[in-house]
Amino acid sequence: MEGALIARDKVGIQDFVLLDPHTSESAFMDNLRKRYQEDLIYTYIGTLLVSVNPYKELDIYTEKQMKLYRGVNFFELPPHVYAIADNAYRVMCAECNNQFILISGESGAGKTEASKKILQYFAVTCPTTEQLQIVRDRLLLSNPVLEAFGNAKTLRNDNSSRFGKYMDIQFDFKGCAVGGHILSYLIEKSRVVHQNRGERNFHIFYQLLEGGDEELLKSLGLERNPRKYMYLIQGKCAKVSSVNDRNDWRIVCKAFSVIDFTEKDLENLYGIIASVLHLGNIRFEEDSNGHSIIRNGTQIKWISKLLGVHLSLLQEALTNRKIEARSEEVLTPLNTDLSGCARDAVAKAIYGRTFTWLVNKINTSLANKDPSRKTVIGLLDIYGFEVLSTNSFEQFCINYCNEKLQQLLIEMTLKAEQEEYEQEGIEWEPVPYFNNKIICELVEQKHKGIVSILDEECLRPGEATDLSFLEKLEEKVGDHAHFLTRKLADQKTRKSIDWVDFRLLHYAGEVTYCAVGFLEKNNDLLYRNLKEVLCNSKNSIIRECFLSVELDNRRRPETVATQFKNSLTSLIEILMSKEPSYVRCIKPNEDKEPGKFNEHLIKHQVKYLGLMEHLRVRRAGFAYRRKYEMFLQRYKSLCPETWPQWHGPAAEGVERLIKYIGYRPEDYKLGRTKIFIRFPRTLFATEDAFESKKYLLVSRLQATYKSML
Ligand code: AOV
Ligand code: MG
Repeated sequence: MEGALIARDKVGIQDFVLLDPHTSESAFMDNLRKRYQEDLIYTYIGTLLVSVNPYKELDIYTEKQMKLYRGVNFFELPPHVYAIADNAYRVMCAECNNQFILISGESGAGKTEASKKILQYFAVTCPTTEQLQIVRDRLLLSNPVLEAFGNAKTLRNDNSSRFGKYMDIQFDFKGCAVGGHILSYLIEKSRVVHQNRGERNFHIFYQLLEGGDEELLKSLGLERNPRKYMYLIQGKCAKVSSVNDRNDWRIVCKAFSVIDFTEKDLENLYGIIASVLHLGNIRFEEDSNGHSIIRNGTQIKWISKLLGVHLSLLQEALTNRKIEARSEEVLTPLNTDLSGCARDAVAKAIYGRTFTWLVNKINTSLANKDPSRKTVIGLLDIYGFEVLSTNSFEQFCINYCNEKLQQLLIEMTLKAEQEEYEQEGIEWEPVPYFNNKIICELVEQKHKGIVSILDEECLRPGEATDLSFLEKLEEKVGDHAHFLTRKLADQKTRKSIDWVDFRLLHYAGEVTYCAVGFLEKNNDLLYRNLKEVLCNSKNSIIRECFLSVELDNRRRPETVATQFKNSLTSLIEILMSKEPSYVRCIKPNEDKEPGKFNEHLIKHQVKYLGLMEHLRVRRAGFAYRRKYEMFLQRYKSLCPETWPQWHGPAAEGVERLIKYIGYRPEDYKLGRTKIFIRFPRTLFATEDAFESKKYLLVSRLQATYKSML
C-alpha cells in the first residue's frame, strides 16, 4: 500500500519533519536550496506548505496535474499547493465543516499566484453542473477585474495587491461550487494621485488607454499616451515589460460581460476611470486676490459630462470650501494648494468607493440564492509585509495587518498546540517562540495604542499636526521595546531616524515610518460641497457610492485606521471559526529573477516566519487529534469489538480499536479527551481502510503497519 508511505523526491526531502531530528537552520536552508534549484518550489512542514517563488512558469499547474492530486492523500504525491487545496476540500466534505487557507509571506512572495492556483484547482476538479458553469466562470473571472482595479506595479512586485482580499467559495452538499463572497480590505487610495519612482498607478488606467478602442477613448476625451496624465507619470514608468496591458484589458472586458455588467454599468465605470485622469490634469492658478481658479476648462467639462455633475458647482467646490456657521452656509475661497488637495481628495474618494462598488457588484453576481446547507472554503490573500525607502500610513496599515495574521498563526499553531498537550496531560517539552502579540497591542490597544493616539489627535482639528502626533507617541508609548523615535534613540542609531519618523520593530523586521500625512490620511475627509456635488451625480455608480444620507449624518465617521482595525478584528473572528490550512510563501530575491536563491534574504524569512519553531513543534508533536467519541464513531467498523456498537467509555473503545488494527505505541498518545496521532500517514492508512469498505481490509492494514516497523 504505497499511499501510506511517504514518497521521496529526486532531490532533498519533501517534508522537513523527516530531516534529521536535530535539524539546524543550515540543514533546513540546504534542503530548501537544493529543491529550489531543481524547480521543486514546494516543501512541507507536516501539513503546512512552504513555497518559494520560482519567478518563472513551471509545468506543474496543468489540468493533468490537477486531476492527479484530486482525492489523493496528502503525502502520496510531491508537495503542491493543489494538495493543500484538495485536503481542505476533502475534510470539508467529510466533516461538513468550514475551512480556510491562509496564504502569507512578504510582498512579491507569491501569495496572489498561490490563491489563484487554488481557485483554478477547485474550478477544474470540483463536480459541477451545466447551470453551475456560470458560477465557476464568475469565480475565476472576478480575479482579473479586482486585480485590474486593485493591483499595481510596485518596486517589490510588478503585480502587487494593493488591497486585502478574503474570498469564501461556497459548496453544496455534493461538493459543487455554488457561489462565493468577497470581503475587501482597505485599498491603497493614495496611489491614485501619487506613485513613488519606479511604481505605477492601478493597472486599469493603463489597460484602458492601451486596450480601449479609438471610439471609446474619444467618447471619454482621452488620449492614448499615458504620459499625458499627471496621475500616471509620477513613477516615471508607464510601461512594464512583464505586464501586457492590452491583453489584460481584453480579459477584463470579457470578465465584465460574464459577471453581468450592463452596458450602462460599463459606460458609467469607464466614465469614472476617465474622470480620475481628467481630475489629475486640472491645474489651478491664483486670481488677483490670491484665490484659486481653474486654469483650463477642458478637463472639468469632461468630468462634468462623464460624471453627470453640475459644471459650475463642481468648479465652485474645487475652489471653495463651504462651512456651515449656525444656520448659514459660508463659502471660503481656497488657495491653489488647498484646491489641489481637494482635487486629489475627490479622485481618491471616487476611486476608492468605486472599488467597493465593484466588489459588491461581483458579490451580487456570485450570490447563491439557494438556502440549503452550504459549507465554505475561505481564501485569504492580503498585501504582504513591505518596507520601502519611505514608509507612510499605508505601509503602517499593511504591516499591522501582517502582524495580525502572524498573531493568528501563532495562536492557532504554536500556542494552541502546546497548550492543548498540556491540557490533555501529554508529556511535552515546551518549544519557545517569539510571540508578536506585544506588537499588535502596541498598535491596537484601546486608549494606549498607536491607533488610539492617532485618533485622539485627529479629534483636535486645527491644533494637532503630524508632529504633535509624534510627540504624543513618545509620551505614551516611548518606553515600549518595539518603538523608537529620533529623540528616544541612542547616539548610534539616531542618525538613521529623521525628526518626523517613528520606528517599529515588527516581527518581520524594523520599519521606519514617516509621520507626515498620517493625520490627513487617517481623517480622509472630503469637503462637504464636493460631497454634495457627487451626491447629485447622474452617473448611477457615483450616486450609489455617495448617498445623500451621508450629508445628513452629523456624526463623525470612524477614522480609516479604526475602521481597518475593526475589519481585521472581524476577519480574525471569521477565520477562527474555521479549520485552517497554511501556505507560507518565501521571496527568493529582490530582483524578481528566476534561479536566484539569496541565502541572506531567505534565512531572514525562515526566521521571522517562525518555520524552525513550527518544525520543532511539528516534529515533537502530533499531526492529528480527534475526540475519542469522533474517532470511534468514524472507525468503529474496523474492529469487531467496537462494531456495531461499543458500550463502554469511548477512550477504552478507541484503545481496543487501535490495538486491533495495529498502531504502534510510538505512533500515538492517549490524552484526557482525545487520541493524538503522530504522523498523518497513520491516519491516512486508517482512512483508506475505512473508505475501502471497512474491515475486509483490516488484515492488509495490519500488514502495512507491520511493514512500517
Ligand atoms: P504577492 O501576492 O505575494 O505579493 P504575487 O503572487 O503577486 O506576490 O507574485 C509576484 C510575482 O511572482 C508574480 O507576478 C509572478 O510573476 C511570480 N510568481 C509567484 N508565484 C509564482 C508561481 N507559482 N509560478 C510562477 N511565477 C510565480 V503583494 O500582492 O506585493 O504582497 O502586496
Ligand atoms: Mg498579492
